[in-house]
Order: sequence, then structure tokens, then C-alpha cells
Amino acid sequence: MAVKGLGEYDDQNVFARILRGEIPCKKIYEDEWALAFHDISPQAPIHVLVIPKGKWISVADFSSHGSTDEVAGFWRVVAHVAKKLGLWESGYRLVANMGEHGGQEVPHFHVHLFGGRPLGRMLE
Ligand code: D5M
Repeated sequence: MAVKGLGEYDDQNVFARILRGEIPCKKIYEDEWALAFHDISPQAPIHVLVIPKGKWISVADFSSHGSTDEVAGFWRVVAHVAKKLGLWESGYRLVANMGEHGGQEVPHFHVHLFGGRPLGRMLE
């Protein structure tokens, strides 16, 4: 079920719980800005989620309460993980679902990183 509105941050969402270490994940990389781990239900040979440490639900929160350092730190992790997984040469796809129409299920901002095979024009 997709997120209905993009209002208050829910501290009990699954990614908040992963960040607090309450739920395990298959971690790929972590620093002060972001955490990257394998998606529990992979849609491609490589399907990784990168989540910021900040309490952001959508990109709207980048501007309202994300510092430049936080935003840059997050995107650097995305690039670092793509390199670490050997995807810089072959290419890969980034997707961020936002809200109900975007099909967002977890109300903590995240970027899906897909790779490992030719992905076609769009996944869906
Ligand atoms: O995608 C949310 C994604 O989060 C979806 O691909 C499944 C994934 N997910 C949900 N719970 C977990 C845990 N516990 N570990 C790893 N991955 C998980 P969305 O863009 O919100 O539709």
C-alpha cells in the first residue's frame, strides 16, 4: 500500500528501524550521511536501496530541512555504491518513488539502484 500523504515523519517506518539497528539489513555501505543495503525483494540482479540518515520522506524535505552537506553526502554515497558494485562502466538506473501516485511504500526517502542487466527503457 502506497504512502497516502507526505506529512509527518513516522519514526516507526521500516527504514527508520533499520537505521536504528532494530531490523537487520544486508549492508553494503554506511557513513554519517547514508546507508546502502540490498532490497529484500530484488527486481534486478542488483537492487540496492540507498537511504539518507536524515528524517526525509520525499525530495521536498531536501529543501525544507536538508543541509547542503546532507544532500551532497547522500548523493555521494549513491555514486560510491554504484562504483563499489562495478556499475560505472555498464550503467545502472536510479528510481525514487514519491507518495501515492509514485507508489512509495516506505515513508523514508530512498533511491533504488538497479543494475546487472540491460534494463530496457523503463521497469514498469
Ligand atoms: O519501495 C520500498 C522497497 O523497500 C521495496 O522494494 C521493498 C523494500 N523493503 C521493504 N522492507 C525492507 C527490508 N526490511 N529490507 C530491505 N528492503 C526492504 P518503495 O519505493 O517505497 O515502493
